Amino acid sequence: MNPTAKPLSNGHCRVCSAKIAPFMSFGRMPIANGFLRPDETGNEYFFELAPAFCESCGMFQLLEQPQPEKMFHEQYAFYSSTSRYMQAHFEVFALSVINTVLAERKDPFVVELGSNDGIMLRHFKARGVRHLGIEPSANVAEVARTQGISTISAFFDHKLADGIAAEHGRADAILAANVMCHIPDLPGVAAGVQRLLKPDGVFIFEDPYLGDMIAKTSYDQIYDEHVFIFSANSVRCAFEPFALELIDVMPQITHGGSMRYTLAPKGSRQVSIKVNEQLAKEAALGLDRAETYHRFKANCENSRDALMRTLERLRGQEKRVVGYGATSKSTTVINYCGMTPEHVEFISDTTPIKQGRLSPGAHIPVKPYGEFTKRYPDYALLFAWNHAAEIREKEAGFVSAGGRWIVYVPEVAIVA
Ligand code: JHZ
Ligand code: ZN
Repeated sequence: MNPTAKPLSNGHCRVCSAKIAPFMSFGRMPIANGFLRPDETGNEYFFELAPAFCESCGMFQLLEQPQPEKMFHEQYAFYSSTSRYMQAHFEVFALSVINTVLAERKDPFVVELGSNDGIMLRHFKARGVRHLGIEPSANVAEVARTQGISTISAFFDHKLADGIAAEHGRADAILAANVMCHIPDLPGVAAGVQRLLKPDGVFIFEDPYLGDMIAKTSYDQIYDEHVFIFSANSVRCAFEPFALELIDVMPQITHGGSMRYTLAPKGSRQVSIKVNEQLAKEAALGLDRAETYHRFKANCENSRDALMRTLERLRGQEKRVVGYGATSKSTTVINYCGMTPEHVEFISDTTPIKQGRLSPGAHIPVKPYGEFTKRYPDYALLFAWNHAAEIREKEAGFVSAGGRWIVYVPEVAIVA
């Protein structure tokens, strides 16, 4: 194991400090967004990707996570605005905050944690709402700044929270999308949110949802950046010590099944009936029981074996298979399953920073989208399965030319 990897302090839960142990390992894993130049393959960084479930507070988490600076920096490869559907999603999210939480407030102030290229804040900016994005990855933060979106490049903690409150005042709304599950010091962030939020403010965030991951065996949500996979139960427990109460939950179809959580200073707002309903659903799904995770492990192994059987069969038939979307998620799938460039000729991706590079670990070449359309493969392995609706619509030509999709969530299948 690399000595700079950050181990969990003696196998204790990152939230409640109870003793925990991994229930499985996905093995040696590289940085999920660590796309390499061909001359960089020599000193690639690896860590052990091993999730654990805390029976005490219900938090699903990684035992070991690389240092944040290894993942989020001035070469961060994920730009939120690459999906048209996600652009629309964040516009709706922003408008719902503007029309409910902020309605009739005088000069409200909105803070977004992990604002990436400004995909959500641009809607606040366009309406003249005071806002501040906090984005540690300098390259994506710069994209936002060039659009006039106020953004600072930093990691959020309670010290930064105090500095922001001193300079701008406290926030009416703090927002975060696909970022809370990335931050290992969740109690530190909760403390920062508690200090930065107005007494009548709200904290709204969304992340991939544990219930969906378990139900669909979408184990590819587990990678270095996702140190937590949340449930309503674990979120409620994590924020309770900071007098932040879970007052609402709202399932989202994004990223293969997400949950939006709304929290508010304890006692400041009514708790929606949906919170208790969701907690009951989670209990019925067995999300609070260790045996659920043993079953999940077996499901992951079955999924891996079925996918590799399919790829080996196609390789035997000399079919061309190309990956579609060099997602973070695909790093887990490719390396856990043991795929090589022999199975997947290249991965097509529209993000310029990923093109011409090699996928982390397995070193499958990433090529521009034009390479996919220029000469359709026999099969496209849908790594960006969470964008299936958008992609299948765009790629009707591939299917009419005889191309077929290989999918693996919720089950391995070949589809038209
Ligand atoms: P996509 C990232 O995960 C990383 P990833 C992060 N950790 C996280 O939590 C989630 O997002 C929110 C490409 N593409 O969205 C663009 C096409 O080529 O599934 C992207 O590289 N053609 C912050 O990386 C990738 O696929 C297309 O038509 O798993 C999609 O990545 C479309 C729609 C996308 O997120
Ligand atoms: Zn715990």
